[in-house]
Amino acid sequence: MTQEVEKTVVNSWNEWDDLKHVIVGRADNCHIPPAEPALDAKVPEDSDMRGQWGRRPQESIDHANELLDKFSIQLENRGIRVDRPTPIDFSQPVTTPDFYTASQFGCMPPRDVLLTVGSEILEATMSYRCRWFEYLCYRPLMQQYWEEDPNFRHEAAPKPRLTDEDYRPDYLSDKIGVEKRLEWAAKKFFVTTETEPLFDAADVLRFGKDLVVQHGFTTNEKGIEWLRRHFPNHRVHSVNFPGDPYPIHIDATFTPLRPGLILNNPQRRLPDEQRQMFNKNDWEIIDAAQPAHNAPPPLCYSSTWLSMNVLVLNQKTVCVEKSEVYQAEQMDNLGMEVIEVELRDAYAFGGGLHCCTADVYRESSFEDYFPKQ
Ligand code: DAV
Repeated sequence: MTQEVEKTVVNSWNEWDDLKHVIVGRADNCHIPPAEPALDAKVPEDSDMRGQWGRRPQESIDHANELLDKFSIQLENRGIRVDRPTPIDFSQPVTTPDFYTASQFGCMPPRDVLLTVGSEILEATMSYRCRWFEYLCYRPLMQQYWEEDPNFRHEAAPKPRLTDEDYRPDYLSDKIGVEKRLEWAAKKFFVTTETEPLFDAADVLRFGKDLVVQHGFTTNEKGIEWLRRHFPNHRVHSVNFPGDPYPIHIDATFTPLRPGLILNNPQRRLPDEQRQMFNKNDWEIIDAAQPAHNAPPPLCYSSTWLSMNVLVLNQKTVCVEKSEVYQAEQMDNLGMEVIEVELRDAYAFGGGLHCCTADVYRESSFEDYFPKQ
């Protein structure tokens, strides 16, 4: 008997309600992109990636794909529909009238590109040149959803020019030092300028009526203002985390688990003056557990804090990377059922369990979790 495949409905308003349909990325053909201003600012100064670029070794690609496939099966076994992107040829350069870069990146982290808000999926502007065309990997799915769901709104933010004007030359050095970077981060002196709206989808967290957006390397103030005008029924809040010398993406820093509870990276605490909305509405912000590792895996952009880059399946169930024993223990103490997922060897391809997924459907609605503003 063939199982009847349910038609798509796009609907997801938050990070914690029952997940029923999700996109999981692929590692195929992933490249380490050549130097470019915004990317350089994120590669840690002591990283093994500095000065390297090109296609990642096939063996590591195959292994990462195995892990992503297994994760997909784990989700499917829990009744969650999983769709996968169609990788393009990332060895191709990106050429526009405004810039050239010699290769692209990959499509392991759909979270960076696709922002699902209710019945809408919005393609982010992105802020790296090598990621300018990444949305193409998701177009076959977007087209399918559009055919199947008459209420689906497929939107794309204006493609940015990404000329040199978008980036501060101050960051074009690998000898800035962490102290200086922290000073700059505290002053919100980030690598991206305010020339045009820029945002990555992974800088946005969805709390029903409220969208919380990180201002950092990948999202600028104009990007946040663009989101504010684009979602007029939402309240859009700008946050920043001064303890992070390489601030990109909010999902290894601030992780809501259920209404009323958020994990915060203890090295990147939300400043007091930005806590009011949470305090007033009795939300608790607690320190996340320490990562289990003291260094990221080889050729990885992300920090060890991918430990808190978890995927919440519902208010009682969470996927945690298998080696992240302290994070798993904390989840357990918080009353969550933990599903262990092996993914560490795929981190280098673009992140953790939250990064490598993008919501299509959660059993959720447009709720006001912060009536006291
Ligand atoms: O801590 O390196 C990684 C976020 C990836 N989406 C970090 C941030």
